[in-house]
Amino acid sequence: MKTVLITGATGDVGTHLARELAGKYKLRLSDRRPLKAKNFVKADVSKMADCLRITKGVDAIIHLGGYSVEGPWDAILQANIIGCYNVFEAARRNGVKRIVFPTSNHATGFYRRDQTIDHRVYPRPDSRYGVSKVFGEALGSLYADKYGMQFLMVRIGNVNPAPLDKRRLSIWISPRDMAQLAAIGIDHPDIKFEIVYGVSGNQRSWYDNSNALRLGYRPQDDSEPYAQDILRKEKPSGNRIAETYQGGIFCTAEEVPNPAAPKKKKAKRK
Ligand code: 15L
Repeated sequence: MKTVLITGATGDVGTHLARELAGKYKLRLSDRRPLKAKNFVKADVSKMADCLRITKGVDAIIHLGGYSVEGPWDAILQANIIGCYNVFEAARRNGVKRIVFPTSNHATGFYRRDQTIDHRVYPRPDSRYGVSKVFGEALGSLYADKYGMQFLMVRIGNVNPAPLDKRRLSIWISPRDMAQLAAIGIDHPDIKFEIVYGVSGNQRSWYDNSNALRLGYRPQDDSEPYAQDILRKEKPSGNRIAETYQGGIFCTAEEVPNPAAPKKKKAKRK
């Protein structure tokens, strides 16, 4: 059984993948936040020493650790630029060849919603966060060409048990479909450097995901059964730019609430 490291294991996507992939691989979970699990190792990806420690002896890495939305440049620089470099470089030094990198729909978020894009389009990031994902894609391309490492770049839409809103009807991916793509990234015998979209088989998809299908991806879910309910409830936001482009609010916001941020305590009433 292959040993697979999941960084960012306490986040939403990490939690779904740790559950879905348990039993298929021997998982090593890591994050800078604590997790009560026997196979957990605490590590901060912005520190090279931590990355060298956690990548030792694994067959593959799913590198989810990082800042997962638009936010302050320094947070993105540390977590997504330096963190990504550290993980890829530590993998190289430790002889780990295979990496699944969850890039994001925000690497191409400034494509219009009336366009269908495939894995060959030039990136059009919608945020500093999106730029950091393009950096990860570029770094993976370099490490594939120069060092013979193997990368599956998954431009993830939104992983959730169900789609959250109108935009996510086009980019939603169910946890089991996400796990299927991650497994292709780990096990496919012939991957050098590939980009796919991390979306379920949504009828409203903005993506031509033929590269994922070519690699054997057979999505089991589609957002359509949720559409009527979501569209009935959702009111137009009035943000013309956000509603024109695929990245939505990331195209205009300077900061999107960070799901990993510590929860603020409610002020006590006097
Ligand atoms: C992402 O890339 C984020 O990591 C996730 O938190 C969602 O905001 C998602 O995009 C989205 O576009 O819904």
